[in-house]
Amino acid sequence: MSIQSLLLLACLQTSPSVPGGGAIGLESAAGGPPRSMPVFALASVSADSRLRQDPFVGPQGLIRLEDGEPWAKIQFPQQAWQALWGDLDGDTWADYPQGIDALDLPPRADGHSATLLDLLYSMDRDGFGWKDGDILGFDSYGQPLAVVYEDTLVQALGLASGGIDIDALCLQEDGSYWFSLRDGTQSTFHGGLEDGDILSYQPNTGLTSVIATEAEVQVWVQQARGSSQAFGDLKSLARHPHTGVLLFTIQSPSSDDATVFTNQGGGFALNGWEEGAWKFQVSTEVDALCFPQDWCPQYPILSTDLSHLAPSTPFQIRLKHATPFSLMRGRAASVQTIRRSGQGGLGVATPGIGGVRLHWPSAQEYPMTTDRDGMATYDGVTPPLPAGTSSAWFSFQLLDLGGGGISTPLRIRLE
Ligand SMILES: [Ca+2]
Ligand SMILES: [Ca+2]
Ligand SMILES: [Ca+2]
Repeated sequence: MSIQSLLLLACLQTSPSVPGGGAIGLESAAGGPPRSMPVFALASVSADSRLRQDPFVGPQGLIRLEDGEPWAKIQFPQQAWQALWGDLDGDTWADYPQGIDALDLPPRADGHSATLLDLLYSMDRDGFGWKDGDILGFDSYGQPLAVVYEDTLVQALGLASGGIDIDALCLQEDGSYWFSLRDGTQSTFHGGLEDGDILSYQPNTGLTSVIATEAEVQVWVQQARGSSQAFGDLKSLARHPHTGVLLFTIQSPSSDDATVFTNQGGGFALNGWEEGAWKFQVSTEVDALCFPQDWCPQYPILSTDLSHLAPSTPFQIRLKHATPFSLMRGRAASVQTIRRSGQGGLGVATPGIGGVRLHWPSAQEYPMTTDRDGMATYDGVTPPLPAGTSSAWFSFQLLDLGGGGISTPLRIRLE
């Protein structure tokens, strides 16, 4: 495709018509779970890794594996974190967590389907004013928000001093948080706590308890693996979305540190979820895991090489994991609006009120079309800066007109 302008004027036209289709809007993505929802997991890895179709997966990227799919794929890359978080420390670079070591996507209380904006997560180290023992979510701007502070947990656990790093997380139906620590510590209430213990915190009462000790988890792992080798650290906690059974991953041995285990029946590897199922191309440890109860499609992943660009200059956006042979329409905006529900998985939408808004490809261009692998590239020209400004952030996002949902967002700085 030749380089064509993203015409600012085009954005002022409403309801662009699409060849063979109707009016579109990012708000109109098909959502909701299929009738019998397949089981799928979201996970994070502890160090840089590689998948069959994703040559780079960082420790902050969320990957997705669906029951019966041949391999895992990236679902929420570093650039999507950057698009949501924005520039937290004012250095003109959009920020992202160094690593995610605990993860859950619980159902919403209001009955809407959960989206990735409902994620609960913990970082693997302190950063941007947040601690590695905080349980975080997203606020209405997409920025990190503490759901439970590390200091609250330290107090609730009765720790004499020091902090904690949460490295596994699973919100229970009764509102309590099941979690695990990255390092053992001493509790006034519970005595010695191990990094393989499963702990619980009930925010309504402020009480903590030990759900299972490391020794008990060791018995499950021992039966599952047929080996008495110590499993080391408990790295993640989840529940099966259909059966509700407890699921977890472990640190050792490395041949099983991406295997999903259950305590059911005294301890087994979850059928179909052994380490090989992910198809990691290098030795990889899963250190955060959840099995959402609400459907979240594999939506298209947007990426670009440069995060800082001059206005009105050529640039390229790439797309992958979209529906094959599908038409794609996108929007870009200098003001980002977050929509939390009804978006078929990812409730962020870019067209803001005020600022500069535009469609891309523009109304004069044919929509992007994905190839048989669900990939496409778009060569465009960056928009001009809003009047009276010398720099601006621009958010990009697009809609798969073939029903693949809304892409991950992308934020670029123009200056
Ligand atoms: Ca920054
Ligand atoms: Ca953590
Ligand atoms: Ca642990």
